[in-house]
Amino acid sequence: MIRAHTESHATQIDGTVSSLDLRRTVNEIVAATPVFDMHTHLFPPAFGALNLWGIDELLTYHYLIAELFRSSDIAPTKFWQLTKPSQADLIWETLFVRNTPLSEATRGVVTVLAALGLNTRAKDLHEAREFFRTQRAEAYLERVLEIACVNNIVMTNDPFDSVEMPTWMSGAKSDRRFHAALRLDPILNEWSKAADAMRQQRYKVEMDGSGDTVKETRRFLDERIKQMEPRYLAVSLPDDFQFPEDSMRHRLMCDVVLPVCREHRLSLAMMIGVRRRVNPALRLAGDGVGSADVHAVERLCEEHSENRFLVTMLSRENQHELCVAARKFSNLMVFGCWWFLNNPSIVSEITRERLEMLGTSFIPQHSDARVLDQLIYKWSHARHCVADVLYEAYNRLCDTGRGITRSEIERDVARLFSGNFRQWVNLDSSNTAEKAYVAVD
Ligand code: RAT
Ligand code: ZN
Repeated sequence: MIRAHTESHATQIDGTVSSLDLRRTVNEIVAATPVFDMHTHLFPPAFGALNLWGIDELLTYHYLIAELFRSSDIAPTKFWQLTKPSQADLIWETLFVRNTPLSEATRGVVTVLAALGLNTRAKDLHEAREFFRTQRAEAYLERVLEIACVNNIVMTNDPFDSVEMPTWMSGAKSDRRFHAALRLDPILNEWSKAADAMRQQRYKVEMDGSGDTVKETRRFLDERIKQMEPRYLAVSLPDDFQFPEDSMRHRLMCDVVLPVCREHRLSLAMMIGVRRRVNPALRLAGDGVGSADVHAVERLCEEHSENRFLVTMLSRENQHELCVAARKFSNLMVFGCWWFLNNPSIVSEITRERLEMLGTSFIPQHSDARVLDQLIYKWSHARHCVADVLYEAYNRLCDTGRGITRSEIERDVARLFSGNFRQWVNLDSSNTAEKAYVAVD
């Protein structure tokens, strides 16, 4: 029974969306709700050379480099000797001209070109290069954010990076939409390298963790936190990650990282399941995946109930167990379909599973974009999957006997695309998670 028409929308007498209008309403809301992209490798223009955009960067994305070697005879050593434009030419010719761009990463480039009004079937990169040559970094950033409907971005900030750190040290005011995430990989995964770098900066740390190591590493992190004001601390972890374990990582985790997180009221984001350098010749494109032990996450959440954890896992096999763990531990927030999982078939499956097991209490996706323009495709593709899954879920709910209103759909999508993350990192002061959170130390 239809009562009112607002523009083209039909509402039932009880305020719920009619079944005929449900699909369109969900699509509209999912398309128009701004995203807080909680994990990327992007930087604002103030970071100079780290701000990547344009056709050559898009085509030399490591996801595409890995695909090139499956369809071309070029040896990795030869490929790395080429200039970036020549690498991009080769990838375009191989994956887009001589083959059909059906993979997710290739289709992503097509989505970007189409959104910018460029020829998706071009024989070479002439037109695209000409287009990007005329763009200015600041204006182009605005354009991409508008097309992608993204209003906040979390970077990945390496406190040991020699290109990045001078910008932080200079105190240059950055774009407020770009938030920092302090990355701990060197400290937790390559301690001897991190210790070396810290000693060069006059922190009194020892390779074996003795003496002032704990105090000094905390001081190092305190200072970087003061400088970057990160939204969270983050680390990627291997598939054999264990907790507890007899290792330097475990000691640093318990004596340095977790106390620092508590003291600064920051979550620890853990991205678990990467096998680095499975094929070193491929460099960044040479990492792999392994199924990890979700029990380690459960033990961390239980033993450190006063800490909060953002967790994503790289293996498809780990997803169901991770949802179960999140049902047991309210200090665990599941996020994203990471890297090799960021394909429509898997995003749909995982999002469906999470919605069924966790309601809307999870963060469905992050882009992991390394090149600004990728925001356009990563979010357009993710929105399609999320809209499909939500539509099915609302439809089932209607069939079961409860209709859904437009404002309820808006509330759900806002929670998934930004609200859950904002609450988790204390960006919304009225949040219940923050009230429930008691800092110790
Ligand atoms: O998805 C990626 O681009 C990977 O190379 C990694 O950067 C991963 O997302 C990470 O943050 O370690
Ligand atoms: Zn990443």
